[in-house]
Amino acid sequence: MLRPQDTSTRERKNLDGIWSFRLDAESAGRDKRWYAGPLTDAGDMAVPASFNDVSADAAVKDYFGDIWYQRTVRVPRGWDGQRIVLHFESATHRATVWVGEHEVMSHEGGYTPFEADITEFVTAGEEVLVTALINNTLSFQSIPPGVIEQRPGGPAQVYWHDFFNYAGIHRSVWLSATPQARIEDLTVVTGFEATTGSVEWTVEAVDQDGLDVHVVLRDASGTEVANGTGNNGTLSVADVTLWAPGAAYLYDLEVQLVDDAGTVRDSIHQNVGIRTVEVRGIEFLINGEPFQFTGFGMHEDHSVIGKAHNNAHLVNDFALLDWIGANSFRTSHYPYSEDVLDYADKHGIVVIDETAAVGLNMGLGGGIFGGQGYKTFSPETINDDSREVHAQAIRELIARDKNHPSVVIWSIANEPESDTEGAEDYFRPLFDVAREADPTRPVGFVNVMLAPHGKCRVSQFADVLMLNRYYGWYVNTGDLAGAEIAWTEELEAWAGDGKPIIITEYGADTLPGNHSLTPQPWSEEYQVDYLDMNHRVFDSIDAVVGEHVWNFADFATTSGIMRVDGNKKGAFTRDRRPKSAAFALRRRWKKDAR
Ligand code: GCB
Repeated sequence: MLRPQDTSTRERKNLDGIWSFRLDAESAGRDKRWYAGPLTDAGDMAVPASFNDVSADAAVKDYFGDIWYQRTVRVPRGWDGQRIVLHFESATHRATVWVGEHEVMSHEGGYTPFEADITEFVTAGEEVLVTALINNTLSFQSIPPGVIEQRPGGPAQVYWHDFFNYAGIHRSVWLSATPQARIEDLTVVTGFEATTGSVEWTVEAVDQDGLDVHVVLRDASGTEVANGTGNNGTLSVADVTLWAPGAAYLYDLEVQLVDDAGTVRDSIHQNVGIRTVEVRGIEFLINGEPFQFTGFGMHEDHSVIGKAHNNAHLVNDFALLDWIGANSFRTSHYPYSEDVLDYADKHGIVVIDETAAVGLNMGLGGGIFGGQGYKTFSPETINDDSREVHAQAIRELIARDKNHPSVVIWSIANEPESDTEGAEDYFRPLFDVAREADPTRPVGFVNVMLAPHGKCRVSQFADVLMLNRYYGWYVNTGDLAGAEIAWTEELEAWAGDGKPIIITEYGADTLPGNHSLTPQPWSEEYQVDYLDMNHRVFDSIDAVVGEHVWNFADFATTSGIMRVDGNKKGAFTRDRRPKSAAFALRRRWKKDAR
């Protein structure tokens, strides 16, 4: 699936704005055919936005179940004869969509796109009703998982990940027009030898009869540097300028479907960064050079809009990454908006791209260790059906993001149970799914403290070891000397595996403005000391090739005795003001900065 684009043969119309909105706790709307006419008793909702914090209503904030969104759209009058597509960049966590009275698509998973050809249901120049039934409940067969528990006070949605279950239409919705004979997908793999780059392309086309594929590669100034024909092949790029961390360079690849008369019948564009990624022994190489990750695990999380994509916040967050000297981040704990990855491509920021498989671990929940009352992997809980949903989430992530030069690792899960036979059986085939979908990038998962070296049965499948550890916070709390000894010992054991290690999480909750002369957890000083201790440990071990602090900024979680107005491990507050730790990280990561 290609994201809608404006090209010489394609057009798109953005459907963001204010939609009609109605909760449907009884799940009555489908039978009552609410899609067949204007939604009655409806309120307003912004798209894109999480619905939870937009209204001033507790019943909306914590609502789970069916949710209806609706708007009318006029199909552009010039689109007659075109193939018309309705495209959602995401809908959390699942959706069914109608155009007029016609059900056109359903999609499972809250963070990847889906679309339908709606040509037969619309007329150019006329209005049509678009209705989306979103559902945000989590079950053992959803990614991420959850369960609805029957409690004395009524049913409750329980889940085991430490961020608020924001839902709704988080990203743009598009109507787009393409030719009938069209390019359907494009895969690009890049490489280089000395000063010559290579761009291998594979095109999937529909109704291609009698049409040839032409590809043209242009440099950043728009000058053509290579061209080719055929559904696949390899372009050679003389005097290549590589895409590199901190030094992004993008070529434009235009792919055309051309008829005998030389008329371009379809055209798409793809940014191409020419670079290589490789794991060699304990090194992580980008363009053959050892790369050290500095940066954060992040969240798509802001006040009012929740998990919605917003360009002002995007530009601001990247400005802060630049200010602090971060060269990379992880899309913890779900695929981010495609705009984020495009921006990372353009700005030379390296990305570890993660699926929404978080909370597959009944040994912990919401930052709290301890049994959650379920067995993680069993026929009644996370089972074969769950694994198929998980596999599909991996395939959709890779299908969406495979052409981004910024993406260098696929992370297929965060902190799952990984020390049991059930875990080994569950994950083995999922690594195969990822490698089959993309043989070019390293694959890993993020290991939790409950499955230390020697106990973890899943890390054997990973190309890179990604570890989340909280020595000095959840364990050895307030005891940084003890933490340093224990942490060094564990990390040395992992280093013995001979793979590169990225510390994908380490962090301490910190209340901004809380100062202390003595090392008190929750103070700004303790956060700085805690990070310093971690950095001494990392610097003593060669296999450590990266450090991602948890978290870039404070973020919303469910309420609970472990969380005061959310998770406070940010280097920045939720509204992006720096804590003392931000300056300390800047001194380490941006050594030339003052
Ligand atoms: C973790 C999780 C992350 C939590 C964090 C914490 O290990 O991966 O989602 O927010 O710990 O702060 O407890």
